[in-house]
Amino acid sequence: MAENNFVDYVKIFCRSGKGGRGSAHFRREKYIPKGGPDGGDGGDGGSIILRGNRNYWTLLHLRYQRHIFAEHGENGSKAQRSGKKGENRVIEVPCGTVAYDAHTGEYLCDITDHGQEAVLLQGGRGGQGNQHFKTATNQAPRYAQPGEPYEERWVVLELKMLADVGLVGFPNAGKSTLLSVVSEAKPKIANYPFTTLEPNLGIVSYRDGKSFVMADIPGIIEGACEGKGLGLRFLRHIERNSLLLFVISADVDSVSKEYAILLNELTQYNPELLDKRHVLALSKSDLLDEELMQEISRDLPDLPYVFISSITGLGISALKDILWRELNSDEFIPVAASRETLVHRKLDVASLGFEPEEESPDDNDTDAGLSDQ
Ligand SMILES: Nc1nc2c(ncn2[C@@H]2O[C@H](COP(=O)(O)OP(=O)(O)OP(=O)(O)O)[C@@H](O)[C@H]2O)c(=O)[nH]1
Ligand SMILES: [Mg+2]
Repeated sequence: MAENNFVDYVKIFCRSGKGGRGSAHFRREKYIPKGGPDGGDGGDGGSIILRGNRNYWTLLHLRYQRHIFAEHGENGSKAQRSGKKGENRVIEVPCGTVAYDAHTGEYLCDITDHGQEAVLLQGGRGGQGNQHFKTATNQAPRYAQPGEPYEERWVVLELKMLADVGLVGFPNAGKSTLLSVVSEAKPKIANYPFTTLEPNLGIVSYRDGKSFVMADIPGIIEGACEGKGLGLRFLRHIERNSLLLFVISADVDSVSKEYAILLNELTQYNPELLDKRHVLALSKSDLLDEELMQEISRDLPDLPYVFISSITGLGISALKDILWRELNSDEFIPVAASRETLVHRKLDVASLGFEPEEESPDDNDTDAGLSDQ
């Protein structure tokens, strides 16, 4: 995937369809005097619907589609003919997409599963025709309901990847290299900080056809919460991961200290990240000997850890075992279950740097309904 193809924010204008008018027609036929009211109902307007689709990994397909309109319902007509319903517009999005109001940042809805649908904007209901308003005292109602109006809104769609394991570490720690050896993913790897500029996902195969998804995100440095390095922008992609795998190079001065710095940055972003399960991988262990490993082991934070080398393969299968065990342990809340408890904070729309939009664009869509005569 080319680097600028990773789109995890889009801003779009959506409008549902208005409901068609009910008809106030009277039956007029030769030899049938006072045929009575026969106005049909207006059709419902189409809704704007978000639908999860596992074949999409980014929001790229929506980048140039700024305005999305559903169809209006057609008006009702004579002889009790109802107007046609307006077509819904379905927006296909990757699983892990969250929708917010672009003006207020207010959370609207959340798509986590393939095929899951959420109504973003409801279409207006069609109005009832005059045939419904005939009563004992009013045999000739000249009244029919108008259709309900449409709804419109600027919406921000944000993608938060849904991986099981999220990699957290300083730049150059060997995160992408690890992803490349445990999965088929081919992330860019190089011996300088900030090689990874956008998240990568890989599927890690485990024994007996089992697998889990791992997400590699850009490295984090001290002060990231103040915007240093690439900042904390990409942390939202590990916000919903079930487990965080800290990758810290085994040849640093103090692993505990590095872990503490990373934890501090995560806390600044979202303290809930501390409640997740953490596992520690000490990378580049091929640079150490047995003795040094033992020495380092004496001063490690209290969490499951393993010495690994992506180059020699040391500890890689032990790491997969630990990850699998942690992902399947009893106390563990899987992604699917945790989403009910997931709190969606308000989106800071101003920080996204979108251009100010023109108000309510025209859809050049004239009232497509039939006349009510
Ligand atoms: N000796 C040794 N070198 C490694 C190992 N894993 C990665 N490296 C090297 O470390 C350097 C950085 O690796 P990356 O995988 O790009 O590191 P990263 O954590 O993804 O870095 P950013 O994307 O910048 O955050 C590369 O030169 C790798 O070849 C390892 O197990 N042993
Ligand atoms: Mg990388």
